[in-house]
Formats: sequence, C-alpha cells, structure tokens
Amino acid sequence: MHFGVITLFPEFVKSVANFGVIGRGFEKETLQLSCFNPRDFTLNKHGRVDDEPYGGGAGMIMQMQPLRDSIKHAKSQLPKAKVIYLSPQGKQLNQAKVSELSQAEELILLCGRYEGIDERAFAYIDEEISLGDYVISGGELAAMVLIDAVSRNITGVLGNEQSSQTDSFSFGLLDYPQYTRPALFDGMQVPQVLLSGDHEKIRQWRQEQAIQVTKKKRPELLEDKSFNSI
Ligand code: 4GO
Repeated sequence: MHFGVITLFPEFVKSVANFGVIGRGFEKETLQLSCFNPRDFTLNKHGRVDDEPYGGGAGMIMQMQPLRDSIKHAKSQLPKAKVIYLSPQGKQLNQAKVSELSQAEELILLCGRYEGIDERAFAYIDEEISLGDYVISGGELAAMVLIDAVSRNITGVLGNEQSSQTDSFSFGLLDYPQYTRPALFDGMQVPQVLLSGDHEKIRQWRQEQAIQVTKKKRPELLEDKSFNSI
C-alpha cells in the first residue's frame, strides 16, 4: 500500500513510518509513504497557504490554489488513489471501513490546518472521514491513525498474520481478556482454563468472554448481532 499525504507538516507525518510494527512495514516497503506539502506549490513568494475567511470570523482558511495543485500532483504520482479528507464532518471511521480501505493499492490523505479548507476544494476530494466527534488542530494525527489502522490489515505488516484477525472488532466484538506470566500476581490468579492446555475449551471460553466483555463495556455493539456464526 502506498500512502500519499498532503500536509504542511511532512516531518511529523513521516514519523508514523519510524516506529513499531508499522515502521517495519515501511522498512520492508510493504508500505510506502510520500508526503506532498501545499507550501511547495504556492505561487506567491512568501509561501502563504492560508487567508482570512470571506464574511469574517476567527482563524484562517487554507487557500484553493496550493491545495488544488498539491492534490493534482499527488494524483499524478498515485493515479489509482482516492483522495480522503480527514475532518470531524466526515463519516466516522470504523473497523469495517478500515478493512475496505486496506484493499486499495494507493490512498491520498489530505490534512487540513487552521480552521480548515476552502469549501471549493471538495471538488478534488472523493471522501471525508472523521475519527470521532472531537476537534484536533490538524488532520495529520487523524491521517496517522488511519495509516496505522489500515496498515495492520495488510498482509506482511504484522509479524503474526493472525493477529489483525483477532484484533478487537474483527468479529464485531471486543477482545477477550489476555494474561501473561506469572500465573499469580499480587493474589490475582490467571483463569484456570487458560492453563489447562485444552484448546477447544480455551476457544469456547474466549468466545464467551468476548461476548460478555462487549455486553458490559460496549452493549451497543451487540445490537443486531447473531452469535451463531462465530
Ligand atoms: C480531523 C481533523 C478532527 C478530526 C480535525 C477528526 N479535527 N475528528 N481538524 O477526525 C480541518 C482543520 C480539520 C483541522 C482539522
């Protein structure tokens, strides 16, 4: 998967490629990252990318010309990519959407700053995605979250290929509880079934726990679910 990110802070975004399992995906080139800076596309000598909002009001707005030209350039480098704008006005990202996006070969992520982009820039945007109902100072962190979540679902990125399939939400449920050594810590015992070596019993226990944990912590995830399939 090749991610193109349009951002005023390319060094910040590139740090997503430097750490952990996702970092190794970029090292191996299973994942690729190209950043495009709207500031490099300005025609004015000061490199300005923002201006005051028509009609007045607080803050600045990202101007059309550097946005259009950086998007056009990114599309010329990543011709198969959809352009996704990260904003609180988008449709909220979930695991199903992450899964869908991970099927693409290329994605372009547009990161807004200031009070956002000129509305006419939507002429060059295919999709608007939000992480959730809160505001952050720029789209970069949202793009980095999306890159991380999508990358986990790409073959060859995680060491253990099964681990993204057992992630929370992969069955529409939260994860079952996990434990590691020691078996007894501060008087707290690991459930006996996990020490039994009976793999079928462990599988059943985990399935039941996933349902119970979801019921307790996120009951709304259980609406309209049939558990016969798992
Ligand atoms: C994305 C971007 C929140 C999200 C953002 C989100 N805030 N909830 N801020 O995914 C335009 C300028 C949007 C700052 C950006």
